[in-house]
Amino acid sequence: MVMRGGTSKGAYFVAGELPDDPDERDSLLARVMGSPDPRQIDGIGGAHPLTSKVALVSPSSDPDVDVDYLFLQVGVDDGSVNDRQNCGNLLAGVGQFAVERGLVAVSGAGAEVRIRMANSDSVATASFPLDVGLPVYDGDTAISGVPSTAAEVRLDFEATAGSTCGALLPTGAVADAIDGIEATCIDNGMPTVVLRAAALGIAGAESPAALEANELFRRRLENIRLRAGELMKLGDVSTTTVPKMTLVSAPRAGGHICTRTFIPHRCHEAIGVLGAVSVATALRLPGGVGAELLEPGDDPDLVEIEHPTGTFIARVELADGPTGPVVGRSGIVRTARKLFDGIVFPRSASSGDSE
Ligand code: NQM
Repeated sequence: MVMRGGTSKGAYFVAGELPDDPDERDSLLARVMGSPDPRQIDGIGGAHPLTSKVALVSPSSDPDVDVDYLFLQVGVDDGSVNDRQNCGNLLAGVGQFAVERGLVAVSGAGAEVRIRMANSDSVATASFPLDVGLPVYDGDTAISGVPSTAAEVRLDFEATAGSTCGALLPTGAVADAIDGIEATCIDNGMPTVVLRAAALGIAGAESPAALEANELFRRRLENIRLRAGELMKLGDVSTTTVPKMTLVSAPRAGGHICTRTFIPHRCHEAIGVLGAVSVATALRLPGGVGAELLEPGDDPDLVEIEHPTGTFIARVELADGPTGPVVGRSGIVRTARKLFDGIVFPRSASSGDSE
C-alpha cells in the first residue's frame, strides 16, 4: 500500500510478505523504489528522500504493543537501504495500515494502536477515527506542507530520550564546540544537531533550493556532522542519514523559532516529526544552543517550529530531575492517507545496468 504519512510518502508492507534475508529484502525494496537513480524512473519512489521510504509492519510478540514498525530509508541515488533512523511521518500511517490489513482488532468510533518503533525500540500510540471498523481518512485537519486536509492522527511518544544514541545529550554536554561552531547534539527520538544559522553565515530563512546550492556552506555543515556523529557515539556517519542538522534563527512568521533542516544532505521541505520533537527539546534546555532565539507562547510545552512550508507544533513535557531537566511525554498531530493499494512490479534482480 502506498500512503502519505504526514509530509512524507512511502510503501507500506506486511513484513512477513517480504524475503526474510535482509540483503534479498533490501535489494527488492531498492528495485521497488527504482533506486539507484536520481529520478527513480523505473520504480515507485518520488526521487527525493522524503518520498523514498518504506514501512514494514508486523503483529508484535510483545503483549504491551499491537504492532512492530520498522522504517527503512531507501537511498535515491545510491540504492542503499538504511534502518539507522526512525520516521515519525510514515509512523502516522502505520496504525491505519495495520487496521486495513487486519493486524489489529478495532471497534467503535476511534482506534488507539500501540506501535513499537523497531528502529529505536520505543513506543508510540497512534489515535485516529474509524467508521465501521475501517480507518477514516477524510477530515478537516490541516498540516503545513500538505495542501489538503484529512483526518487527524494523534501520535503520543513514550521514552524517546536517547532512543538511538543511548542518552538525551549523547556527548554529555548541552553544548559543544564543533569546528569552532556551538552545537547542541541531542536525541529525543531522532539524533539531531542544533546550530545557530548565523554562526554558519546564513540568515536561516533561505529556501531549501538556495541552501542546497550553497556548496561551501554544505561542505562545512557535513564536516560538522561527521564530527558530531563521532561525539554522539554514532561512529562514522558518512553513509548514514543521522544525525540530522537543524539551523535555528529567530522566528519570522508568528511561530516560536525558525528552522532549516538537512536530512542530512537534502534540505527538508518541512521538518521531520521526531526531528521536530528533538529540536523543541534542545531549545527548552537551559544552555541549549539557540534557546535564546526561542520566542515561546503561553504554554511552554508547545513549541511552534517554522520551516520552509509552514509551521509544526511539537508538544514536549520536561520535568525537574536530580541532575537537571528530564524529558516526559511528547506528542504531535499529523494526517495520513491511503493513496494506492495494489501490486508493485519491481525490475528483476538480474536486470542489467544500461550505462
Ligand atoms: O524525524 C525525514 C520525515 C523525516 C523523518 C528525515 C521524520 C522524523 O519528514 O520523525 O519524520 O528526517 O529524514 O519524514
